[in-house]
Amino acid sequence: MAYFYEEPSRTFGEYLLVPGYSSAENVPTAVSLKTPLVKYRKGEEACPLEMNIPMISAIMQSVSGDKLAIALAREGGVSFIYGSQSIENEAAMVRRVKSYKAGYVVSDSNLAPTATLHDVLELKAHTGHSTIAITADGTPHGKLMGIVASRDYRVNHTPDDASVTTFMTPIEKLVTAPENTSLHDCNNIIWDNKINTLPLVDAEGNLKYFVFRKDYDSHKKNVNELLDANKSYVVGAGINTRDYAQRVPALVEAGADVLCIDSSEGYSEWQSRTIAWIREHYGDTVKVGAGNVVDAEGFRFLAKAGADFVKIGIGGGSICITRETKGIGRGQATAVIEVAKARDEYYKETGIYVPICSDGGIVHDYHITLALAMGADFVMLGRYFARFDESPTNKVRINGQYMKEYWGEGSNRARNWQRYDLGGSTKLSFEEGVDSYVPYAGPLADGVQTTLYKVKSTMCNCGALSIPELQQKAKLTVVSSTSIVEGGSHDVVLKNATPNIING
Ligand code: RVP
Repeated sequence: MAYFYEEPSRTFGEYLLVPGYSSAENVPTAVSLKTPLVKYRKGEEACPLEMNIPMISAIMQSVSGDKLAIALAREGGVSFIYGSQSIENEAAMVRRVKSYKAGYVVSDSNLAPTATLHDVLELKAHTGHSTIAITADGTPHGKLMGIVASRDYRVNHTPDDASVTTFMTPIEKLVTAPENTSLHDCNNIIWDNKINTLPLVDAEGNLKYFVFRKDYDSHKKNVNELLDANKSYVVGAGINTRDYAQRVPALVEAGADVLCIDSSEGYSEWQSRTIAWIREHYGDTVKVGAGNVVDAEGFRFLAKAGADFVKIGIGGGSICITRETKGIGRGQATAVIEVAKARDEYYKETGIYVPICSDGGIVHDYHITLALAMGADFVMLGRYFARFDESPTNKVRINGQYMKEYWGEGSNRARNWQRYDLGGSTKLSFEEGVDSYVPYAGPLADGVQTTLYKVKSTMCNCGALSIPELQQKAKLTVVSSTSIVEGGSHDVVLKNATPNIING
């Protein structure tokens, strides 16, 4: 006979935290959000890879490109570059993140000397950047011929077909520096010469990087940024259970710090085979997360298979319709609670701590605090990050409001059949995700900092200064449907009636 769970499975929205005693030391600025990303053994000095904030970005085309990866690492978290693209393109994205030295920017706006003002304006509208490198072949690392900035032309006076060579600042008039100039020295050159942009060139005059006046200041502000031993940003990458023998080596070679098997259902032989292949070829040097699972059995299976972390969640994602189409899944809160218990038991038995990640279904910022209190070491977010400037999708204006596009990996648009692979056909037979818009929310740094300030203040209310302390001290209660109504503003006529439903 089938097994029936006694309790219904619940979502985050059905729980609240009950405050504990907070002392005068419980202030948000004193809270540490450091958390392990990969497994470690009891007694080991430190986890081999920790994050400064408990957030990773979803392995999705509409979320985790190289720009978002840089912005998130700067805040202390990790992006997993989407795997539903060619191996070459995914590795190139990883390489771009790794070659990005905080403060040194590979130019993303480049034109050849044959370009015109029309091309400049088009490129500027596309990238949003006003500094354009003019290189001999129009590539980011071509021989530098000059720079075009907004002050070099007047839109209504300079003819549209004017050649960039007639109004750019030519190389002989530019202040440049050698490619290995330290950031500190670059900043001095910028100040001494009263310039905004300093191009760094190699011995042959090829453009390597730009250093911008504004970036130097922001670099100094990013106290949480997550860097590897070479001072490059930490980045993850998604893999699948089909082409790992080709994809993994390419991603490792490109410099990925951690991998994750991207699948809607992780309790499968395909995942254990993938991990076994990685262990056979790389031992423990390549870190790989697995998932997704929603119960203790699934967790134990992946932990024993050698996963470095385990992701939890089936059907809870904002763009996910797996529960509707296939009738499988589990309320996210219940799944996290059960898996966290299994993780703790596994740790007691084996001395190996396998971090767990709550993936999908975070709607309000406080859901992150709930997930952590329930035992998650960190959360994975798709919708949340898709809203920011740095996500790879278009910003569009709809009914007077700016939106960003956001689509599921199981949608017809993404066509990521490997994520739903059960070993059969190599196409997406039916959709498990939708294509949608989410309200545009500005720069990632502002959004993440506001969210985490809320998380830290709730932790203070619970008397906790770290995630493990929160997990130990948290008191959680299930709320009735009537008390959910009581939790919002009620029985008043709101002056500003815009509902706050999808922005945290
Ligand atoms: P959310 O943050 O609620 O938008 O959920 C993001 C998660 O949803 C992803 O990390 C992934 O686990 C899941 N996902 C991605 N695509 C799809 C789909 O098309 N069904 N689901």
